[in-house]
Amino acid sequence: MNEFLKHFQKQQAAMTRREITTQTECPYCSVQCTMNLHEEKSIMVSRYSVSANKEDPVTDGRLCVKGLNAHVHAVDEGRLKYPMIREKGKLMKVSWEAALEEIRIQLQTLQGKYGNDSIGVYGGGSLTNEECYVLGKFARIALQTKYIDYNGRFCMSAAAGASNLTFGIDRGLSNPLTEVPLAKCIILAGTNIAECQPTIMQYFRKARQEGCKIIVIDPRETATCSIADLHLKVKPGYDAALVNGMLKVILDEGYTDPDFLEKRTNGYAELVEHVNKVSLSEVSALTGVSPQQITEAARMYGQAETGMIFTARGVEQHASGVANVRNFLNLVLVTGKIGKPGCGYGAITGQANGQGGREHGQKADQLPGYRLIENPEHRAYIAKVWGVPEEELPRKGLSAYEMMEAIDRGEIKGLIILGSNPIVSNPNSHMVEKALKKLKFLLVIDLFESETARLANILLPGSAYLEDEGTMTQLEGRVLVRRALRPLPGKARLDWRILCDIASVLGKGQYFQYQSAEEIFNELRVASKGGKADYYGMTYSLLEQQHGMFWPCPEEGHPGTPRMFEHRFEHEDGRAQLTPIEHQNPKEVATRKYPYLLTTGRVLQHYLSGVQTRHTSELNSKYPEPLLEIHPDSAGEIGLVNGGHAKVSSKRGTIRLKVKFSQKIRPDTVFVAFHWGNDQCINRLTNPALDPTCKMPEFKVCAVQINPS
Ligand SMILES: Nc1nc2c(c(=O)[nH]1)N[C@H]1C(S)=C(S)[C@@H](COP(=O)(O)OP(=O)(O)OC[C@H]3O[C@@H](n4cnc5c(=O)[nH]c(N)nc54)[C@H](O)[C@@H]3O)O[C@H]1N2
Ligand SMILES: Nc1nc2c(c(=O)[nH]1)N[C@H]1C(S)=C(S)[C@@H](COP(=O)(O)OP(=O)(O)OC[C@H]3O[C@@H](n4cnc5c(=O)[nH]c(N)nc54)[C@H](O)[C@@H]3O)O[C@H]1N2
Ligand code: SF4
Ligand SMILES: [Mo]
Repeated sequence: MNEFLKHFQKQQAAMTRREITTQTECPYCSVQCTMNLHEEKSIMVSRYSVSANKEDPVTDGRLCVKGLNAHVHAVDEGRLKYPMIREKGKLMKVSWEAALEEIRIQLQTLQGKYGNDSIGVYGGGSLTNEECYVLGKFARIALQTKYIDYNGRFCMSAAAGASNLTFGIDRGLSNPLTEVPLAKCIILAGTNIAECQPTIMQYFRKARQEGCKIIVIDPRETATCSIADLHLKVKPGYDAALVNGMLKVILDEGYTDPDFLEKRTNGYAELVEHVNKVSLSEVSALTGVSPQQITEAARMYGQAETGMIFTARGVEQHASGVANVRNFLNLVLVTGKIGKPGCGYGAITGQANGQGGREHGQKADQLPGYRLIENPEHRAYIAKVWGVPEEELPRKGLSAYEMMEAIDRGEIKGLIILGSNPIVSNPNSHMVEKALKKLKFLLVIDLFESETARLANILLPGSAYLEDEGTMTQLEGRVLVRRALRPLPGKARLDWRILCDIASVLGKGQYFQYQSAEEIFNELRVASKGGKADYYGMTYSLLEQQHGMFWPCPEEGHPGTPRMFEHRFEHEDGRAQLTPIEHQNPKEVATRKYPYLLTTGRVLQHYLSGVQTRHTSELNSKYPEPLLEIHPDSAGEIGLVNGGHAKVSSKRGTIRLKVKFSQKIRPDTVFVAFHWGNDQCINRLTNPALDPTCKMPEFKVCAVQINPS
């Protein structure tokens, strides 16, 4: 281009340059930090940048590195922009009409031949409440299938199961984050907040400045340990045993709250009988934590005037996940540390809408508002809201991983996936890939051609957070409304609209006549009314005015419920249920053939199956591949070199990984993050043993063999 033309273009660009700043929420973790997106638009290109919203009352104007780069994948040119159908092995661009017609033919043919339950639906926790609600309704009304579940099964289900059994209700945090600094002792068990919810670290730092003692329970000395007064380097899979030791000290040394136990709980006598049998030295041998440290931790928490316990996936992603969490809840209850300022329990939710995603009906056994699909009254209520006879609602289906097994057995023939990448995120992912390849029909609605989308017969371009209006319920139980900022790229459509379009070609359009997300929300409010997660008293305008509202919020004018359990728990008699927890070994323990314990989790720069963050060079360049974190002593015994490679094998598979020495991990344990697919997918090794109550897989411990490679 000659100089004149260059100059001319520059002038034109300057003349048409516009700057637009709009407010949105980060699409990644459960904190849901609000942010300002700046777009500098000229005729040639748009440039984007992000800044924190100083007015955000939760984050106080903070963003982590993922948030600062969250726009990158959403505006990426590589986004899916057109519907595609696989023809002769290749995905080919087609019109929406052609795609919807093919979907109709496939679904009706399979259901005609094999019955309604031959189709499964698989959702995710990044979707808005409105989309989760429509997805559940779509499965039950448009497809009339019992098979629907979602990725939250791998995320929140153990904590949810435990809270339901102990408290009679499940909301992530029982208290708002602003109460964290009021606690005098905090236990952070299997939660790496510094890397996974970085912008809330400030609350814990503030607590510490106010004299709070912080105990971290983790097999690794994580970044979160920077605020710990005491770190219990537990062996993976032994949290319940550790808590039994702490309960023993608390009962023996008299740190219980007898008044609270008498007035507000059931089951104390049985718990005492069980704890009396616990021996600290046995607990120490099992957990690898010394009796002195167990005693110190129990005294810190037991003697503190106020206290809070937080758990996350480290404690929960086990075949004994529900029992593990219930033991932490025993600790909360025997000391009476709940329902008061600075006293409570929190399961730190993971995904952007991990909380709301588990409330409104995309779970196999659930209807909106935490209603249960097997409860006759609940069925009757929702059938009325949806305008169908109660008998037409399907019954309870299977959990996420069990659906994969049903696909493998040939019982589910077609699957619709919205907002998840199961080949990367399911345990035993070799089997999952094999199963998905057996499907007669796989429809994926995504932003990118993920590892799972690559197997689709039909791939539809869905909506990213910048385009998609709706509500999200963040980790505190606070419902926030997120407005749409940008037009959809190419021919992409809003996720909820795609579901309505499919319902319409299936002849069920009359149940899905929504013109906006707000209209769906107004139906969701009614559907949740009287349920445990009651949103009835919320409206978009109230949510906007107040920077969100905490559920339950049962009627208009109700202020919402920031602190739960002040006067009663949600079991019928208003009491919480204590329960003795016998320690169970993990399903796989170290053996001569598989001598190390593998645990898996996250790193700061990447998000879940990595589809979004691997598309973001600023993040990907800092952590471009999975690393095998191993203690140098163990590495030395195996003959590994720092920065070299190792072959890691479990009974289910083998992958090759780069080695990273770390003094911070237990010598019997190795850690690998799960953000990568194909040959770098650690889930090829993980154990699909499921918790009997909630069906959470044992992501956090399996036995492996390690060899130099
Ligand atoms: N950067 C980043 N942030 C995220 C996400 C992400 O992918 N990346 N994902 C979001 C989602 S969906 C979720 S669910 C959350 C997860 O948040 P976390 O649960 O905090 O994350 P994890 O790394 O899975 O596990 C936490 C810790 O558990 C420890 N651990 C492993 N086994 C055990 C055990 O047996 N007992 C105990 N006590 N600890 C154990 C691990 O060493 C790890 O440090 O993070 C959310 N935030
Ligand atoms: N080994 C091991 N495995 C684990 C875990 C672990 O700790 N260890 N943790 C588990 C946990 S806690 C979780 S939450 C799961 C998560 O596992 P997944 O659900 O598989 O993870 P995501 O990467 O969130 O998948 C989201 C997919 O949907 C797309 N997507 C994102 N947002 C949208 C949207 O708004 N609309 C549409 N249409 N598509 C969207 C993304 O591009 C991506 O392809 O992984 C689980 N798996
Ligand atoms: S803390 Fe979570 S919500 Fe906030 S910017 Fe980081 S990833 Fe996004
Ligand atoms: Mo999660």
